[in-house]
Amino acid sequence: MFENTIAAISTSLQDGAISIIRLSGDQAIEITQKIFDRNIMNAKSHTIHYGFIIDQDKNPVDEVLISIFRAPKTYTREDIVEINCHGGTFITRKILSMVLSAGADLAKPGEFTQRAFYHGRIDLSQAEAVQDMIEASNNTAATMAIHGIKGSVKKLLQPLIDDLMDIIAQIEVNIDYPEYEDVEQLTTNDLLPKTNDWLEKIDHILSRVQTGQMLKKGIDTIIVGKPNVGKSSLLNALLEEDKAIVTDIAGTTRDLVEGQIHIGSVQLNLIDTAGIRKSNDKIEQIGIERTKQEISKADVILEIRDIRDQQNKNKDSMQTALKMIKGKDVPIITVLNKVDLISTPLPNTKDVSRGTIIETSAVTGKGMQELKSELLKLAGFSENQSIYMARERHIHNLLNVKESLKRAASYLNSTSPQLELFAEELRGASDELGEITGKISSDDLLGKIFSGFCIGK
Ligand SMILES: Nc1nc2c(ncn2[C@@H]2O[C@H](COP(=O)(O)OP(=O)(O)OP(=O)(O)O)[C@@H](O)[C@H]2O)c(=O)[nH]1
Ligand SMILES: [Mg+2]
Repeated sequence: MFENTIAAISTSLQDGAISIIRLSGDQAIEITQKIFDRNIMNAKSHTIHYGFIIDQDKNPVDEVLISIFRAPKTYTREDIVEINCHGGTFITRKILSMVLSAGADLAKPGEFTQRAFYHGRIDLSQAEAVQDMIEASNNTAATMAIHGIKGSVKKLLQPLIDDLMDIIAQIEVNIDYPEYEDVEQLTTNDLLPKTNDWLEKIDHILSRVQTGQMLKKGIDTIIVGKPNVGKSSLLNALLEEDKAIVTDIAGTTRDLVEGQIHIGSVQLNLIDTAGIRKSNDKIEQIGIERTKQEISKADVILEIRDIRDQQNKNKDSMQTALKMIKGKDVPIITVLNKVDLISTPLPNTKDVSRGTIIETSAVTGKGMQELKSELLKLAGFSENQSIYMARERHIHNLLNVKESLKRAASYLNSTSPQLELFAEELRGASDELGEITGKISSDDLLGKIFSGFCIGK
């Protein structure tokens, strides 16, 4: 399908022990032969060859190992050669330029994976999972990526696509050949429960996918509250590091202070903020403004209070902070901090907030474990639930599927059901699902997806 042979440095361009220059295409072995001192023209597939890269005057350039993979059992389904050379950036670039002079074209970002896709070795969701693996910054992201590479998205969607296709075909036969008696005549009574069932499935997939997306980037957890309640102290306690400045002066934190922790396989991106209060201090005002912006982006809010204010029923003191998070559609954990400073426990804390309440001490560490497990729970994560690789693109497609199915259902609900329009909506839904795996993708979309890759992949 592709006439040229492509080449690129597949390892990262930093000094290291080894670099790999990869070639893919019909000419891969022939081109390599021009700069290698041993004969590899008849080399068997999946073999490794020791020798020297040599320049035009036959002078040695580097001592290398060359791996030969012959089509079709390769990443791209084309012939692939990998040159393992010494890892200096100079020598790696030099060998690449020799390969290019010998007839290869420099690969565009993602072009190897793009060829794998075009040759049917992987579907689009698998190609994206390859990129997800490269970018994975935590265990959960890597686990989702490997599921994706193995084709979990396709496995999840294919039965639904098949089901939709069956029904579309059956309706078409019903409409075009009403005289066919051995094909069952579908009625609203058959189709409405089916459509609702599909809608439920899509909702289920969407929620898994959205959780997956959040876990991939880490859960953005913002720490807010009025000054001096111990926000920065809690950040430091969670990070187990003195990252943010802590003093007994109200208004210590002005800027956002960020840090990451991993609980199990989940990454939390913690953001400590300026204490919220009415202030005339210009710097503090800017800090509070930043807090506001961060609140709008957070996945979880930790609202910190001084437990003594709670005890004294000092509600006014937290009004400003509460106003800012009011009506936010994300989970909120209320943290009553400085529990070490009170001698009698609070009788009933249930009425203080709409969400979960946890008592902590950033000084003694009390309640920190409980806080961590609560954070995981609120993020909708449970270790034994399978989660799926997620992308904005997939979510967009799934939301469109949902809209199509809803419209489809409305054609059944009318007094005279319109089966032709119903089938048309199903077709739309199945096309959208097909876009996720790349069955029916425009070249524009493909170009955009693969250009996001790094060169050499
Ligand atoms: N006894 C006790 N003191 C605490 C606790 N948490 C924080 N403190 C103290 O409370 C004071 C304020 O703590 P910070 O962590 O700076 O409070 P903050 O909410 O970040 O304050 P701002 O940055 O000003 O908004 C410091 O003197 C801390 O040592 C706690 O759990 N117990
Ligand atoms: Mg602070």
